[in-house]
Amino acid sequence: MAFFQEPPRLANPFVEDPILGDFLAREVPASQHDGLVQTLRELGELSVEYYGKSLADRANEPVLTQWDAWGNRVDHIEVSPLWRDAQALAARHGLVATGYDPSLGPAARLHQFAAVTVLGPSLDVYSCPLAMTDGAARTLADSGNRELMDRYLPRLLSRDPLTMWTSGQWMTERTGGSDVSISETVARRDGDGWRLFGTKWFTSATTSQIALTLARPEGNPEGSRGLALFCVELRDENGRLRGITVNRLKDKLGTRKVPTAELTLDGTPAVPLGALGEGVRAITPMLSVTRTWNAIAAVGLMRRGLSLARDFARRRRAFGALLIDKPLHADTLASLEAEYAGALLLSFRAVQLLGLAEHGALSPEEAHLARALTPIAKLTSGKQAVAVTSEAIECCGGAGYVEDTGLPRVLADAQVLPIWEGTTNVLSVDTLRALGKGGALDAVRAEVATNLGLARDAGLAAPRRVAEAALEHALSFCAHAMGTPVTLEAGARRLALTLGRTLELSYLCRHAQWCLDTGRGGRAAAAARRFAHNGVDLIGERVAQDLEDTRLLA
Ligand code: UCC
Repeated sequence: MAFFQEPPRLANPFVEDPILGDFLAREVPASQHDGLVQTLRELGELSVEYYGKSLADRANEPVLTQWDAWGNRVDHIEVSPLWRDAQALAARHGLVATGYDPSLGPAARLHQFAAVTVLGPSLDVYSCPLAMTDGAARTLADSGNRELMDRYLPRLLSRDPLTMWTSGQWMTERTGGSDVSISETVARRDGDGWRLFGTKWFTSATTSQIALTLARPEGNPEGSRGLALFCVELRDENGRLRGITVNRLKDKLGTRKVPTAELTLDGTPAVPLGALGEGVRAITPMLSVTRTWNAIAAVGLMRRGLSLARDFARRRRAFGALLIDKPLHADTLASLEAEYAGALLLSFRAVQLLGLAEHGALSPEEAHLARALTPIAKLTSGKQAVAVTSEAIECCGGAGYVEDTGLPRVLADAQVLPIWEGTTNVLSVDTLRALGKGGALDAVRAEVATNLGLARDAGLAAPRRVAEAALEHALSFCAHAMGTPVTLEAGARRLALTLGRTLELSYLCRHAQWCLDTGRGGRAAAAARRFAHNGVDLIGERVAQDLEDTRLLA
């Protein structure tokens, strides 16, 4: 009989992996716990079903039709069949609405993001419009603009597929997506209203009904202080785009089901949100929410890659044994599992703080921590997602590199995570901005100390020492580099990643102790020990001297 390799099969992602369930058992109020577990089990089954559908739907990509048969400009974008399903599923399962459910209190965000972690990876990055919708809802609610809130919040937060709308977030112009201060879109008064003129170079999920975008009101100064935030309703009552043309869809490495478009705005009606020179500040609630989604998307994709690689290792026989029984292959998988576990605990702590913040339940120290943790979780998990999914497809050998196995999509989709919503370097600088406000560095130090203080087990002593040493090094780097901006900026990524990995290790130690105390076994402790060996302190010994080497190399 000729040999044919069985493809990897996906197990229920909530049932298969204990760490999410254990974390929720630790942090979700007991009265909510059983119901949440039941929901996540069901979503896990749905996730398996939709993974199969996404493989079958692989070749369907969004199509832009600019003209109809009679010569009318229509700019219609047809999304994939799975995306049409995803829209309805997202509404029905409240993938946005749950985060705002008052009956769940501050834990609402934990419920919401647990559901996103389990179901999101099977929805072909439909999490992109959902993240922006969530960010827009938060920004509208924070704006206090009653008229816009009354018009849009019931739609953005609806659980009815026929009622729910999604929102885009248009920040990137040809001048760039990082330095938005040089945005060229102009806002002109038109009677009592405003119209926008300009181009938007990357607009994700252009099929959304509304978008939040930046523009410079005519006469405002240059720079980011001259920008204002506007809300755009894309179509009129007949479904026609309002002063918007779709120039083309982007041909991207990954996220290929997401219709990302270049737009021209030519008199697009828009309503300002907040003060006319405070656009960047007004959009920061959106950035915090979408960056949290990004971290959770990273966790979900890592799990997906690992689940497939693990299943493959239990089916694939080579050199006389299953791969899972090969010491080197098992060692590789174990290191990846530790990375995933650390990323999950850091990202869910950011989620938890978001929920507490939205309910006014943060202490001043936690508020500082939350500001720093959002960029740190986003940048750290984004890098881990690329590394882990890359290894995961390598674990599947040549099959991992062949498109019609579906496996390469995991890596291709993960590759966007360190880019959109702020690159690793932009978020490292944002981390410095957060730490520079005062209080945040102390809050990070206290968080790590609290976590490590709870980890009493002798088996956690070694990872605890690694975390303590990395934290000390990060603090001494900050103290020494504070007065030299070039050194500080050059070392910002190493610092941010070191803080991210130190926090992850400390959460692993704390969680491991809780698992030991509650009879859940030593798996989390093993993750802590393995994570400590994967490298935590990335600062290096000589950042100042490295500047000279940088000049020679770069
Ligand atoms: O990629 C994009 C869309 C992709 C689709 C979304 C998918 C989501 C999917 C997730 C899951 C699948 S949109 C483009 C991405 N671009 C960005 O994210 C922007 C990157 N650039 C930055 O983050 C920059 O740091 C800026 C634009 C935020 C800052 O630029 P400026 O012009 O230098 O502004 P300032 O002066 O530094 O900041 C203005 C104010 C300050 O407050 P005050 O005036 O009180 O001092 C800052 O402290 O805003 C405050 N601020 C913040 N506050 C700045 N950043 C933040 C922040 N992150 N949180 C709170």
